Amino acid sequence: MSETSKKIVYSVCSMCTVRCPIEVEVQNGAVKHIWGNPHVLGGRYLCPRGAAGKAFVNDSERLQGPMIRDGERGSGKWRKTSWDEALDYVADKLKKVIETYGPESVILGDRGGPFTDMQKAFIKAIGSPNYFNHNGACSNSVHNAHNGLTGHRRNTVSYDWKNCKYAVLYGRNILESLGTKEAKDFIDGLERGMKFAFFDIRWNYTAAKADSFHILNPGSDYAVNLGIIYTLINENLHDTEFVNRWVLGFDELVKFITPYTPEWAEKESGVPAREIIRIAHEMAEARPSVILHPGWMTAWTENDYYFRRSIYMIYALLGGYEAKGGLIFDKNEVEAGYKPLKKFVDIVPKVDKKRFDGVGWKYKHLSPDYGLAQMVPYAVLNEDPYPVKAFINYRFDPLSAFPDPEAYKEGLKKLDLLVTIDVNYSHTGWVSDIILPESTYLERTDPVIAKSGSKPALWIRRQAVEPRFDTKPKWWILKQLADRLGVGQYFPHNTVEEIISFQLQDMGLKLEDFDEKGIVSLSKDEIIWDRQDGLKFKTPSKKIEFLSSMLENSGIPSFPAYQSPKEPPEGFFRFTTGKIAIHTQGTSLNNPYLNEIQFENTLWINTQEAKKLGINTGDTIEVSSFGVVQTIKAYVTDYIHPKVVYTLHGYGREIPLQSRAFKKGMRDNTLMKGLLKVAVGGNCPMTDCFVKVRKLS
Ligand SMILES: Nc1nc2c(c(=O)[nH]1)N[C@H]1C(S)=C(S)[C@@H](COP(=O)(O)OP(=O)(O)OC[C@H]3O[C@@H](n4cnc5c(=O)[nH]c(N)nc54)[C@H](O)[C@@H]3O)O[C@H]1N2
Ligand SMILES: Nc1nc2c(c(=O)[nH]1)N[C@H]1C(S)=C(S)[C@@H](COP(=O)(O)OP(=O)(O)OC[C@H]3O[C@@H](n4cnc5c(=O)[nH]c(N)nc54)[C@H](O)[C@@H]3O)O[C@H]1N2
Ligand code: SF4
Ligand SMILES: [Mo]
Repeated sequence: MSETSKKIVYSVCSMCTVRCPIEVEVQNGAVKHIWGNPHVLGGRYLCPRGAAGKAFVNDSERLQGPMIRDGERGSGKWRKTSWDEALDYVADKLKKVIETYGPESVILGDRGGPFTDMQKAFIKAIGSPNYFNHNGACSNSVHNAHNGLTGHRRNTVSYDWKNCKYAVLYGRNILESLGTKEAKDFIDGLERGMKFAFFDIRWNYTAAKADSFHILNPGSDYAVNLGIIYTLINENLHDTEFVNRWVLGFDELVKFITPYTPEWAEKESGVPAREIIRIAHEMAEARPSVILHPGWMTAWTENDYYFRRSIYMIYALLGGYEAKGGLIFDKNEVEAGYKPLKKFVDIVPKVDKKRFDGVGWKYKHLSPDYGLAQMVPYAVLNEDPYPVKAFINYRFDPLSAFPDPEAYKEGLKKLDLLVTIDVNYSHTGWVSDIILPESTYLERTDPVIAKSGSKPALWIRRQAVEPRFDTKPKWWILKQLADRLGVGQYFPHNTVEEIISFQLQDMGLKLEDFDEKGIVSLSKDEIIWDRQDGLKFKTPSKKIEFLSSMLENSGIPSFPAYQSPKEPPEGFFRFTTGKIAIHTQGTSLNNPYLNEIQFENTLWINTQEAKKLGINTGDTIEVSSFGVVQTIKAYVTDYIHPKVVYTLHGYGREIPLQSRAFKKGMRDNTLMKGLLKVAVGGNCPMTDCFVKVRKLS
């Protein structure tokens, strides 16, 4: 084999949405190996899913060309078609919907993240305000909580793990539900001597690394935080200078916190008062170099929002904003002295229309950047606030992600058009009218993204190999549709290289600048704002608003009295779910490598409770809720709270063409009847689900 057939391509992983920078070794036109990009990560680290990208691109059980449904929706009968026919089909249906009901009847759902400019521009170009992403099933409550307090979303601040002295994680399973760099920084921190307290409802690998680990009553993290706040304030341990300068509503907090002593918190959470006091003392000692991780998949209960708010209030009390070892604001290309990266969304005219999901009018405190994907079925079925008739579903699988997929599907069935653009089969794709297959991340180049941070940079995902099948990149698919819909003027470029030149045109940079390291750094040094005068909170008062104008304007109190989480009825358990290190949600379950390592979920149940029900590890058991019945194998353990059961999310896939994952294990979200709701933070209250468990064999 000649050496000349080898090449290295720097790109960005897409096996999950963390998007690690990667180095792809290509030999004879095929992926030989995938590593972490050492120029960015400081080593070739990568998680197992990242390395399994090779198996993904080589898998033949993935989409191979455009498919039009050839039977009832969801019947699994498909007809292969050409790109021309597929795009004409979608454009004709969209035109009819737009003519009959108006452009707002077309909605676009997206997984989200930094590569979203073209999707946002596309839906705006056709005149619809209805862009939304997956966050109603992920971190809406934490984004909106931070937004209400500071005017910034969760992901406009980063954790300074390198300098952190004390970490408190609430169910943030950082070593399994992971991002490669964060997990590495976290472990480095522990090796440096960072102390770490962890709260969860069960043991996991993150717990194994904790200095103190607390299995707390499910959904009671807020009570623990109130006990911590009580201690900080009553013992005067908070950073008075920072609070005086930057906080609005501290006096209201002082008044509110009076009843919530650590002893009260112990009763609610089961965490001993002395432990709560100890953690508060240790935090105060380490301040401001403290990281409290609000969790990432945070959609637990109805009151989740107030818990997430309390985390950011503790940061403020500890003076943890723009502090070494705490939270650092992300800086963009302009703050690094560059002109901004050009965006498509900025050249498309503004759309001034009411959103379908109530954000901005019914839910004034929730962010339109995320929207409410859980409102789709209601809007379709009730035609409220107007008919929703066409759904463009890009890189998103609401029927896997959201509670109660049967209820969601009822809405989808009534659409005039459901089009899914994916790299793989998905549950939502399976009930669509048409599936447009995107080339995988290893087979395409995506437009450049600006990666903000204390050292902002530009990143690019670059094609490593030729597409194996009849698939196309997103930019091409959207341009073709835009041309057919008469809005092609906003997408004039014929190659991705032209798009990238357009994006970079004001910055004095070009595509070749990415060759050496895969990224372009925009700042050699960290950009840090002055903590006395330079912090840029985007609230009306320009401060951290404990008393939130955004909430009060929407008629929502900033300090409602604490409410205990719902208790499971007699004979029921609270149903909880999560992830493991080697799979991404349910989407990697059919990956040939990863499936071989792990293909089935089990139900974790506490030893004492299992004994009462006569259940042993390995028994087949029935799990039921509101008439939905699933079967699964039991895993009996001491290390889970007796009131909950737990399983891995995303299993029990129902797509026959994914033979390795088909019907392996249990499909968790089907049990979550009635939870397609909008809680205060905009999240579905994912763990307010109660199930019965019974031994079958
Ligand atoms: N019960 C329960 N529910 C949950 C969770 C849980 O833990 N338990 N987790 C929640 C969380 S945290 C999240 S983020 C959501 C996840 O929500 P999902 O929407 O399920 O997100 P993903 O699994 O990331 O993938 C969405 C789709 O994107 C496709 N895809 C991947 N890469 C590409 C690409 O390059 N191009 C295109 N066009 N498509 C691509 C995948 O094949 C998949 O079909 O689920 C949430 N739902
Ligand atoms: N390997 C892998 N890594 C991933 C992903 C993946 O799919 N696979 N997905 C990525 C995404 S999109 C996200 S959002 C993040 C999610 O990262 P995390 O926020 O860490 O979320 P989960 O994995 O959903 O873990 C939820 C944890 O919450 C615990 N829990 C449940 N109820 C409670 C409670 O009331 N209190 C406390 N304290 N804990 C509770 C569960 O036991 C579980 O350990 O992971 C990201 N990284
Ligand atoms: S965490 Fe793993 S799967 Fe996710 S982007 Fe990074 S390497 Fe890829
Ligand atoms: Mo997520």
